[in-house]
Amino acid sequence: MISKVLIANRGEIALRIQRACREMGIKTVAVHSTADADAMHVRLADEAVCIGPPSARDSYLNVAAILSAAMITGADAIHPGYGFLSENAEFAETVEEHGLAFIGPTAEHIRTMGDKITAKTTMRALGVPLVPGSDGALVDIQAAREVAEKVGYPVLIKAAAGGGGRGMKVAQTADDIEEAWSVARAEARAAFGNDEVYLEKYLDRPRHIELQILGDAHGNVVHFGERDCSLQRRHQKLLEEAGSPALTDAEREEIGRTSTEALARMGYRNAGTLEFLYQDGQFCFIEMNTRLQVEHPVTEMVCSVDLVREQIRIAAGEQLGYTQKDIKMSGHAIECRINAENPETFAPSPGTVNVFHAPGGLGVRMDSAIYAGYRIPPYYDSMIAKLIVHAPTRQEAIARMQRALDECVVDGVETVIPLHRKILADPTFQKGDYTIHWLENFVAAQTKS
Ligand code: MV4
Repeated sequence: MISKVLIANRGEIALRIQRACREMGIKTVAVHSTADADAMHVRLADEAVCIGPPSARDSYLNVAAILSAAMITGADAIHPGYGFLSENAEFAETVEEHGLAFIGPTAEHIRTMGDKITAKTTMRALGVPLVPGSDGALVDIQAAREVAEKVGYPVLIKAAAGGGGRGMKVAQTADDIEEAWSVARAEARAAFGNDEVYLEKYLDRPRHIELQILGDAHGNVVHFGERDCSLQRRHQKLLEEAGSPALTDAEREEIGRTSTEALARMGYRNAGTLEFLYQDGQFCFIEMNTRLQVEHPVTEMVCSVDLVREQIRIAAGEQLGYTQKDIKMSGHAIECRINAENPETFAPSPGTVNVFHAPGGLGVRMDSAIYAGYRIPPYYDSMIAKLIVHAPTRQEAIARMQRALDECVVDGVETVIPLHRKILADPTFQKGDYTIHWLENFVAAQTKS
């Protein structure tokens, strides 16, 4: 039984988790930095504890302060949200050593998937399709050359400790491999203190498709279909959809079956996402995220599931209570991330929100922690809201998103809403005919004209 949850996060995701707790009759504890004393997640929680100064390192990443807050308030579980400590295996371990439930996977699974080489080796052994590449870490430059010749150029050298695009270098031909090898290793050492690297064939026009998974502590694993997250700029997702405009029901069923069987054999518990590159009808596993993701609402809308409620039930030791055939996907959902940024330069635009009006109506969901008069602090992520729509078809979802963006008012700071309008009006986007490179090119073309 879980009766009080400490939420080790801020902003919209802290509110999202509070909402699930409240509906389940669970008390909530907010933690906050001194910069967030006026934040909505603090106002709406049952209790709140200040855990340190503005810098995330000293507050939202301060394990000792967060555990103390949990002890003082008598919380029996901690939800890490996304970012911050959500994929920190030592944190998950420490939480459990203190007799609290960690609302997430085991520390061991977080650790396994945190190392991208171990993640791939594990998935390969479980029959999940991968990008052709090295079998584990590259021992030396000679090994890099040999694998590159075998899979064919261009190739990518990636950091084992990487993810999210850091420590990644392309070699177009054999002439580039030495440079890619040494630069990738130097970057990996500087950024992660670990210079282990591996090699993959470079896919030139893939989509980023990810599969939402839930597993309980009793060996049951199901999936809730995929999200297409190809619309990213500099590895920051901007707009996500469920399902992917590129997939057929048969493709979804097959990758879903392979993935859930693999995670069941691992004994995976709680929420997780398998990331794939999808090109020419092939899925290639690249990474696994062992947390709830920012874009989880599009899956919730299409599957009519409360993923945070499920995470809490799973952490309490409950059975899923349903199987794959009970999960029905209906209609289409789109999420627009609304960042307080200049829509052309993407420079952060912190400051005071003078006027705020959230859109509403059928099939519209706004997940946000801002309010009129709120001062967006400069210390954290610039995402201030997520606007999510659900409609019977993709075309209707696009029209609904356009309508909802027209209703949305955020005055006082710049936001990326004007860019979202342009994307939604673009014929290529409307056809669903895009890859991971589309947004970068679209943005460049916008600023030129
Ligand atoms: C790749 C790739 C092409 N081929 N791997 C970037 C972040 C990290 N999660 C993996 N990434 C990529 N891996 C192979 N073998 C292209 C990317 C990539 C990318 C992937 C997903 C979404 C956006 C991207 C933007 C640039 C590069």
